[in-house]
Amino acid sequence: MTYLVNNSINVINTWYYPRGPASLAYLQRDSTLIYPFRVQNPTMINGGVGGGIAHMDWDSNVLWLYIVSNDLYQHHHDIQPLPNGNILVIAWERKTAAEAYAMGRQTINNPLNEMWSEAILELEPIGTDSANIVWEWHLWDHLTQDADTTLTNYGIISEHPELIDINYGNVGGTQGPGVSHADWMHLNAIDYNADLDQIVISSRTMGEIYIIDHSTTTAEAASHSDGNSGKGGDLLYRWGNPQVYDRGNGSDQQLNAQHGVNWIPANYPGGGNLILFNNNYQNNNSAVFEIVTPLDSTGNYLLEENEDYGPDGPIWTHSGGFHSNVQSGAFRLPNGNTLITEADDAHMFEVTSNGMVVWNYVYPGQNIMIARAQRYTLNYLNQNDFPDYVSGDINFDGEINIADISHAVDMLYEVGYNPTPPADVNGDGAVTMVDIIILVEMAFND
Ligand SMILES: [Ca+2]
Ligand SMILES: [Ca+2]
Ligand SMILES: [Ca+2]
Ligand SMILES: [Ca+2]
Repeated sequence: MTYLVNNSINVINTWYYPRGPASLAYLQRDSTLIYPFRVQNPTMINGGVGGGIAHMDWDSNVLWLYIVSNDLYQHHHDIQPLPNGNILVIAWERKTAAEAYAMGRQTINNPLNEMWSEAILELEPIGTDSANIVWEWHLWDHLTQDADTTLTNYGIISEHPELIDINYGNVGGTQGPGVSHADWMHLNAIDYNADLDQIVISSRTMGEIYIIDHSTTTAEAASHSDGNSGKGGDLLYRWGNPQVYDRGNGSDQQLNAQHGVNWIPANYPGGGNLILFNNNYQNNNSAVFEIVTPLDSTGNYLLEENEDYGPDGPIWTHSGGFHSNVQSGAFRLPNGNTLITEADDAHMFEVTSNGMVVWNYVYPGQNIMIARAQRYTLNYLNQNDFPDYVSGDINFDGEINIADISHAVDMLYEVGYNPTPPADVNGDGAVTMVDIIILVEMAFND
């Protein structure tokens, strides 16, 4: 189930799909929903497995459905709808043990005898059940190693912060939420920054987030040059655990099993910064981190010789009283507050920049997980595609009362939300004092 609720937890809309979610669903401005879900028979199983993406209308009718679950790829966790209508998808990418050893991997110890790397696929939806893959990025093209001098990707790890050491960390195991698996990086979140034309992703097992260039062609993304950055598909930035690129030790590790990384929109407080949920922060507490990336005016991320990428720490942290080992996330809101989801307790709460909890909700029931919740402003939906409403019921709660009048007054004085169709009670295309007067009559004659 996917719910759209208001601040009072009145349900505005419900979407149903027969398969459970892989991560959060994304409401579109045309009132449709893009929903990543778990297919029945994934080709590789670990936590967060998905495999399907369904695009549904307001009434849960499936408009488009696409499966990324085959011999080569298995979608998992997050997706990212793009402004042009395409969708970025995180996928595990199958490599055999032989392929991994040929790249310099030294040990693989899982019953599948495989190493599932990671890829990002950009889907252009076609018709009701097809897609063109219009852009691809493969982690496999951006690896280095210092174990086998005879291979072309041999290098000194600390001299290649733009690459991933193929020998860092374990590959798979016999344990897991499903069965034996061959997961390595365990990416779990993806977001897109249209201003920079860059992508940010998060790796649970590395304790790192990465930024890569999206301005490349697929061929350039496989290379180490070209694109806006001039670096092809190499890492432009990484943060959280400099041990992975041999420029730090355990005391420099800042992230542990983090999820939900995303850019704060430019016009919000903290605009351009990254915000994320650091699941295993310290003392069995999770934390939300906001970090300022060391981006210079030419679009490069500053890195001093022999140093790790900054910043030294978050510019803002919220912690205490909540922990989830799985999923979870945080989104900055336009007023500077932050909406946090503690996934394992289906707990959502909003804190001010001073850490005061101003809204708090736990979805009732046992063993219910909510991967992440996101808040949308009341003017988010396009006016022409606005969903069904009762004129005057501005907050969609089925009654017309003082709360609706309050919203309408805010719209009149342009302090809260942009005018919405249910607030234009007399239907003349604007929200004015005339609408408020009619609304007051409706509310008190009810
Ligand atoms: Ca996303
Ligand atoms: Ca918890
Ligand atoms: Ca109402
Ligand atoms: Ca009006």
